[in-house]
Amino acid sequence: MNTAAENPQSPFHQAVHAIISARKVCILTGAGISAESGIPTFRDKQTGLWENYRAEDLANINAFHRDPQLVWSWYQWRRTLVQDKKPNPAHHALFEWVQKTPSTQSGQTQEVVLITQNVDDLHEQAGSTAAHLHGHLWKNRCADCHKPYEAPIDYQSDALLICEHCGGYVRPDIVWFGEMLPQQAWQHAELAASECDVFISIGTSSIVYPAAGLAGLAKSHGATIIEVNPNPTNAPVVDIQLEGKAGDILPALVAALNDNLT
Ligand code: BJW
Ligand code: ZN
Repeated sequence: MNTAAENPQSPFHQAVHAIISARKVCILTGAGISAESGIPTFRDKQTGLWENYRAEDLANINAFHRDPQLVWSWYQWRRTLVQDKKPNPAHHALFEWVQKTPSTQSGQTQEVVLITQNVDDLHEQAGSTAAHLHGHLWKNRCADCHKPYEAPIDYQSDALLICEHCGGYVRPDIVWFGEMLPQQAWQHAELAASECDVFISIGTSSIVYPAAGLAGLAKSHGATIIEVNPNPTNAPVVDIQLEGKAGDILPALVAALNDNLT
């Protein structure tokens, strides 16, 4: 981990310097930030009953039309995996940063916008407000008339649920491949990326669009791009690479920001 904050050449020091000078910061998180909470990343190999399936082959509307029972059972299984998971030091550090109304080195208020691709609610459990680009694991809606399905659900049961309005099957309120992102969340993300001085990409493989294009959008408007990942993506858009786990780097980063501004 590059936490050698005392070395002015280190990526960590460069990141701290960029952030304390930034009026607007845009943070995009992906599955890697929840990995240390025990939630498998999207592109990890699946386990148990599901080891012969690729997540990519289940998270799309064609798979649901072909075999709604299979896709629903997969989500119910994932819900049982995720339901007892708690935020880790990375989620807590982001909340600590945002909630104290940060300021820049020159004393201006710093605006920090948090955007996530994750369908879990660990940012919210940690106290943060995040724009969810890919929906919510805990919400459901009708696959046909799109109305929300709000009755409580037994995650242990694989039985398909039926929409009371139109008789269609109930599906998770998640953005699958080939589907549009929620308009409000996406507009918020595009605006934050295009206005920020620093864009921080945390725990994402940056292969799923349009979210993966936000760093490029920020860069095209002059932002500095920081990546936090134990397996750097080597994307040309990245200016400062913080190689390591989010749960190690973010608490150190937030502590260094506090030290530099107090
Ligand atoms: C750690 C760590 C630790 C580990 N600390 N880090 C070109 C332009 C635009 C669109 C496309 C395009 N080409 C293709 C498309 C279409 C498609 C797409 O992007 N496909 C790509 C695969 C190429 N995009 C779409 O379909 C999107 N919609 C769309 O484009 O609408 C317009 C349209 C409509 C109609 C036709 C065509 C276009 C929708 C995308 C929705 C994505 N949904 C998913 C599924 C959610 C369901 C679910 O969870 O069940 O969202 S896909 C999946 O990937 C999930 C994630 O949010 C998303 C991103 O994954 P993420 O978060 O990056 O996770 P991983 O696992 O990939 O990476 C984890 C990272 O963490 C790794 O780098 C690790 O190293 C790191 N890590 N431990 C920090 N401790
Ligand atoms: Zn319906």
